[in-house]
Amino acid sequence: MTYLVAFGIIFLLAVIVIQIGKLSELAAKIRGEEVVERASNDTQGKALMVFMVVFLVGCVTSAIYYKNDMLGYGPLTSASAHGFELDHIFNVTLFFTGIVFILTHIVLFWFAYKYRSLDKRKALFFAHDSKLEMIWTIVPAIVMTYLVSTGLIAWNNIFPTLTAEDKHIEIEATGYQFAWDIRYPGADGKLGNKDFRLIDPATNSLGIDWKDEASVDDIILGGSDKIVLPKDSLIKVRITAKDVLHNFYLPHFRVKMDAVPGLPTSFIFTPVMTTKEFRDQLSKYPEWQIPSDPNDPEGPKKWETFEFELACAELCGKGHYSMRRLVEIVTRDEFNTWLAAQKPYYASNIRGTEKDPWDGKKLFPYEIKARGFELRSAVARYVDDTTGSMSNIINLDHIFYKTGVSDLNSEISKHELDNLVTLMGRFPRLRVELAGHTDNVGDAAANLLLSNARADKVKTYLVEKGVASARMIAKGYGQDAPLESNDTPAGRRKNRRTELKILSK
Ligand SMILES: [Cu+2]
Repeated sequence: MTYLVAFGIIFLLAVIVIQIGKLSELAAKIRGEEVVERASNDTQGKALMVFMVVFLVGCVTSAIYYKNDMLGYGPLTSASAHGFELDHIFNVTLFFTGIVFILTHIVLFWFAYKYRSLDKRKALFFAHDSKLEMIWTIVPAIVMTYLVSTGLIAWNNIFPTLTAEDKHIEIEATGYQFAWDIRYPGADGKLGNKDFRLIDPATNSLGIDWKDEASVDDIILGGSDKIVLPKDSLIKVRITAKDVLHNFYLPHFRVKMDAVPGLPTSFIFTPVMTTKEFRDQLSKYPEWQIPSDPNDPEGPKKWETFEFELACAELCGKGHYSMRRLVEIVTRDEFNTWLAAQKPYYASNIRGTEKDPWDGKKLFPYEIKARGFELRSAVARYVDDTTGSMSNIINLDHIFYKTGVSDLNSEISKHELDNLVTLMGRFPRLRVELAGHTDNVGDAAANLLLSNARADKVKTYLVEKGVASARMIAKGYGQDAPLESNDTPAGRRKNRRTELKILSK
């Protein structure tokens, strides 16, 4: 409807202009061409002067009026360290271009007025003026040289070459239609390798190489999770894209870099304000004191709901707008707590599946730590339980054997076994059964023997470490007590297990 009205207004204006044109033609015929033309030149010359004043005053007042909405002014000062320098360069450029903008407009309209055709005035014609040529070549050249060189110096400052000594956090942003995958390096501080040949839309959309041990603790944020970063830390963002050109844009941090498929780019910046501090800064301005939701006047104020954001600044397709992500800057301590609470992608999606190159071969430090805690609390819960309703069976997930034989894969099983030794010491009244189970592959009698032998091996290890033999029974159940159906590889994997059955506490 609005479009229709706007179109109607434009159409009517066009009709009016045409009618006025016809009218002046008619008047010219009646009064004589020359007189009318002179009068019209005079009016147009004066009208152009009026236009110039209205236009320039409009430009300046609107710039002043909207100043606080522009990045770099009012409350929207830079939230990153390098941003102040960038804002300064923008202001210097604005100063010079502003002078040129105002002067050229004054001259343009003044000339149109001053030299409007009146009487029989003749135009002055000259073919060449060296002085004039010098002025309008040398002055812009000096200004341009100054602007370009200060810009280059700033650019070099913003993009330092980071060495291994520069403590920084490197994260990775991969743009695609229409979202960002944000990857954090995890506890080791290193992002694992990627290879596009490993891309699998279902389980590995980034093509991360799980054989690279740096990958296994990498964290990939969920699609709507906030990007959390610490204040006062050097952050390097590796920027890349999977399909078309995108652009990694953090307006409040003056960070903007193309995300190009096949060509990694990066940006280095240091946030200097937490989200909370930035909100406090906004709260000092009346325009941020209004309700954030106009329909809810009692609700939170606009400054209270402010969030930093990541936008794609490249028109990359019709879902382009949905690449917006929220960014939260927190203190270093809050960041560490947040990071520690994130689960590595590998741990929740790859571990123990057929894509896992480390299955039964290696345990990673974060798994050992988490598992130790899990095992201790499971036993403690059972021991402290007074209701009697808790199961007395705890699965010993991290005990592994060599394939087909009873020998322990002690290199990776020792963590779980050593935890058991500690537990038996901490709860001296504990009596347990170590129960071996197999899947249904192969002969049932052989499976029974194998499970018995494996349970024995666990017991032997514990006895060697000082646990009294009388407190433990080793027993094999073969394939007779499956947890799940043996029809699938995942089911069979669950059924091959060693259990800790608490007999008395
Ligand atoms: Cu995009």
